[in-house]
Amino acid sequence: MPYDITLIDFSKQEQKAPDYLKLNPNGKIPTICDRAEGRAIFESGAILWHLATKYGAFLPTDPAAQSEVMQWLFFQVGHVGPMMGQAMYFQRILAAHGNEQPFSINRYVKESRRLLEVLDTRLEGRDWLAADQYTIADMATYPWARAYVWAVVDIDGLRNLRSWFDRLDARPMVQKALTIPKAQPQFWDAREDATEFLKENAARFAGDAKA
Ligand SMILES: N[C@@H](CCC(=O)N[C@@H](CS)C(=O)NCC(=O)O)C(=O)O
Repeated sequence: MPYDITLIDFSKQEQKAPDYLKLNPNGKIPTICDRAEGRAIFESGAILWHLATKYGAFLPTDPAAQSEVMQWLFFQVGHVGPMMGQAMYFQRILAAHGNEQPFSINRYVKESRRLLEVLDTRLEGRDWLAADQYTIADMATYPWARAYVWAVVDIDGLRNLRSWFDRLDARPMVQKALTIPKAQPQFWDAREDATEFLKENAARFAGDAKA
């Protein structure tokens, strides 16, 4: 479907601007505006569910299969995203501002690793997280889990997870999505020099880190 993108600049706190809060009361990205329906939708899981049901794709209609997809989708929005987000925040942002919190780093890195182990166990003998097919649960979980490099969480020994990354990496539309709004390979690729990226990213959250 055709769409256009509006970049929300965190360094200017655009995500907390009054006009944006009308679309997303929580002041975070992402948000979509479905112009045909004249409404905004926030929370990535709800956005994926909206698109999947609207266009009849990547979400089975059989109730048991759909429930399985929703369980793994909720597992992502309730666990993987928040924990890996905190692992990133404490290591890549707060520590980069000279405020290192070893207790928090340890807590979030350990919990992130545990969650990646849960995914690895789930993927034993399976290609996809739910319903034996590629669904919105895989789409939602991949960007966070795949950014283990940036979250400084290791995936040593998690071979099912690694194979699932490979399967997703091989999908042309996944590769395309990774360039939108721009390619940021430092999130995924340990060989990339992250020095500049680290500075830019930390600067984006400078106000937050000071507070
Ligand atoms: N549960 C939300 C999480 C959204 C979220 O945490 N977004 C972050 C970026 S990944 C954000 O907008 N941070 C800006 C801020 O906290 O001000 C979702 O899945 O949509």
